[in-house]
Amino acid sequence: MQFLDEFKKGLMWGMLTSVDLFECNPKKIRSKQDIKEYVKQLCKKIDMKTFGETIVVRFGKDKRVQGYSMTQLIETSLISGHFAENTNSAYLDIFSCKYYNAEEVEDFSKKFFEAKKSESNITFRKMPEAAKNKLLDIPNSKNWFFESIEFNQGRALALKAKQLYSTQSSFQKIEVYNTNSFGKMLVLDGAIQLTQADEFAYHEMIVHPALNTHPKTEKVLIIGGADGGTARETAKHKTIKEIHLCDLDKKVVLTSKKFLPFTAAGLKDKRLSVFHKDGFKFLKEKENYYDVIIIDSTDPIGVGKILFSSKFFKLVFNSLKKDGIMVNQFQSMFYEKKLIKEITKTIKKIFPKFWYYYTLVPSYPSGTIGFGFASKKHSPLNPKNKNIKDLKYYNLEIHKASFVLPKFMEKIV
Ligand code: SPD
Repeated sequence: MQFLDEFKKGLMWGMLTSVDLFECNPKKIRSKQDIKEYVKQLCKKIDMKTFGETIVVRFGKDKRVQGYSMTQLIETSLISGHFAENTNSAYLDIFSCKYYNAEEVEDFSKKFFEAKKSESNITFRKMPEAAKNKLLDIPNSKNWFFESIEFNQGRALALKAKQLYSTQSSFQKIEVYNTNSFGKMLVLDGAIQLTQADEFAYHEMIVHPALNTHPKTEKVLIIGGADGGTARETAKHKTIKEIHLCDLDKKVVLTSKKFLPFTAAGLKDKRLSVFHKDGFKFLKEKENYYDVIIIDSTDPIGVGKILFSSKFFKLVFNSLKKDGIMVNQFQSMFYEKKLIKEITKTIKKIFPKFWYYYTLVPSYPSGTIGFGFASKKHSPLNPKNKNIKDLKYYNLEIHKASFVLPKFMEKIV
């Protein structure tokens, strides 16, 4: 779960779990006594110390909201609840700067109020970046950028950089920097996504090996890739009739259009349609549709994690035609051996053919990044020369060479 590790390490201020309960036992939500008992038992279960009395009051002239409301201060923050008699629902919030098991809260609350259905959402409350960096021991040099995820692992690339923009979308933190040596840089949740100086090495290599392998690509889906770089390279193939791009986060598209015109140019192609939808739902509606699917994702933490799951790869498989190809961003072979091994196993259970290949991207802290090449039929080892123009990194020799792996990787994949 996004940020859970950081929270457990003390790098988040707190967590708020909002639990919605539907079709509760009408008697229970109408009983002051039961509501008080709920608070008592819940605090015991999740090890929270109450501070003062449980306040339960009944108000609300409007029928829609009529019922009891409850608040209970706890030493580490607050529990509150609203009990809507009109619909027999309950809305509970558990905010604490001490860790607790949110699933346990939902299960317990559901059982206690005998609800037929429940839903819950967790929001992690953040610390100011400076305080977090202090805890992580990230050097506090004002005009230097250190990738916080990498720093966590005890390594980082330092770039002299000035922040141009920072915002929090519903999914992630989006930042744009102007670096001294790599030009403009896009950072998502603390991880470098691209820089102006070397993004071509990533984007050309996530696209052209698959498109120069598939004999006749007409329909391509890009999952992620909201900055437009992958779409820009895909659009260089004139045989392609339809390019779909599905990325949850509209704010990344808007940010890229404003600050990163060199990649966002790819979002202007007439054959391209952009969808801001959940990739899972999107794929379910597109069975047996695409020739090539490219997963241009962030790292397998936070919003990107699900894009490395077996369930997701199965959907991708089903959305590809019978000779389809999937390419996915697949981490650094020097830093992520264990993860690459596990996920390769997963992909190989779904696709009949699999290769790992890589490119060089100096602004990624490892200097290299790999890709998975999963195919239903075609092998990438004999690429076709499709005469693609305006390339800075890719050529047929690089294509072939990128599939030749160091000895330690041969064992892993
Ligand atoms: N460790 C960072 C990996 C970033 C991969 N995504 C790049 C997106 C560029 N379109």
